[in-house]
Amino acid sequence: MIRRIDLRGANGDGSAVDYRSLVPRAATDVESTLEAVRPICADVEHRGLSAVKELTARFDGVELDDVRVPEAALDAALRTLDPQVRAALEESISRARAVHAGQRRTDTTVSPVPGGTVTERWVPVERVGLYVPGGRAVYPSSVVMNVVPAQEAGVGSLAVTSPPQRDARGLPHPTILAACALLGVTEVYAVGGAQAVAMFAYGVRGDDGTWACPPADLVTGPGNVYVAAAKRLLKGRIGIDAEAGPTEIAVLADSGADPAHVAADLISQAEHDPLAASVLVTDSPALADAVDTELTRQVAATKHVERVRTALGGAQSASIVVDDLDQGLAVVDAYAAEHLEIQTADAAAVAARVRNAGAVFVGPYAPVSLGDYVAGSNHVLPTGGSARHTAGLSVQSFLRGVHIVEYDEQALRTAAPHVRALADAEDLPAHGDAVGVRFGTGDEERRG
Ligand code: HSO
Ligand code: ZN
Repeated sequence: MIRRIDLRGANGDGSAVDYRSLVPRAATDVESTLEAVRPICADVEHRGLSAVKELTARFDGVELDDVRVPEAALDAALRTLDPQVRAALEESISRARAVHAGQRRTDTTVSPVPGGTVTERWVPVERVGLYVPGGRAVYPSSVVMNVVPAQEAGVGSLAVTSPPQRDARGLPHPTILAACALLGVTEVYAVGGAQAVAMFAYGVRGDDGTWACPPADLVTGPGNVYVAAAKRLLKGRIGIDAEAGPTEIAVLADSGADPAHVAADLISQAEHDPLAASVLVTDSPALADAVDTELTRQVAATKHVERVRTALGGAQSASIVVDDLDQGLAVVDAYAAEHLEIQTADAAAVAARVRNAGAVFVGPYAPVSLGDYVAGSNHVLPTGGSARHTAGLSVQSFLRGVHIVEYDEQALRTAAPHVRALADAEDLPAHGDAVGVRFGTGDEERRG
């Protein structure tokens, strides 16, 4: 079911095993989609609303009267939402709010010299567009995970867009609309694909010249390859979050882990996508065998059996046997999983040694699916090994630290010779003059 890699002895004999390339991620080809989305984005830029409507008819098979979802439709979606799903979403929102509110930064002021201060002021992005997919993956939980940090950061203007569904009379999926209503988001659009990213990047105007959707400063949220390509193309024009790749889970487990739990967690993320990656790292060959047996048993009974089988059977998934937990930690650090579970003795101490992971789930009662929905943590996390340098979505993703520099005359005077020296060293004398002119030591004086 899942391929086995035996690393035992790999450290001892001095052979250099490159842990980073042990389990390669499945390739998704955004690059070759760039040419296909280029004309779509250009069309939206130049023809605005009419282009968005025509592209929606072409790609989604829906004729939109209006790209904006009426507020009455949001209310109606909330009224018809299953009460249990509503209660779960409310719990998810309130836990995420508590956690993300705790991430808010306070401004700091430091005085590196008497009379001089530098303040770092945290300023929210003004307007954010959130993309919510509407195909195979209709995830109201992702609406929560994108909207809550933006709101807690203090983003003033927040719009959500999601593709229209043919069977929902041209509206986005009703659960998506209900989640927006629960979160207090009222600006929602029924637009998907590359044209949605272009809509946020350029804004779109109707025939009368008024904005049908004003441009946003930042677009976040996962999407298909067209959405990813449009983000890559329009990056700079609009800010983007990290490109989301297929979901991945790594589990670091020892002989005390419950194989049924480990297998269930590996399957849970494989359920997302045939390209999803599930990786077990263990110092116990007996556990690896027991997890194999459990996988066979549980996969046979799981709903999305084909998808799961493909994901677990792919080269992106593996069960890796190591000598000990030190080697195990080196392997999971090199892999830099989106989600990492620690199912070992003294799990908290082992987790404290992890350096590279989007999120770490500690011990037997913190499965990844808890984090996907109601742990309070964010589930928009770095994939493809980018956890080596990038964090998941948080309040921080929606803030910019602006430096406010204040120096008085005396403080500038003490800096002047240093500015002059560095400016001259870089052959930029006008830089030095801009300070010198304030003290009568500008270019005339200097050059005599
Ligand atoms: N595990 C996914 C998030 C998700 N799971 C949404 C269920 N719904 C990527 O972190
Ligand atoms: Zn998930």
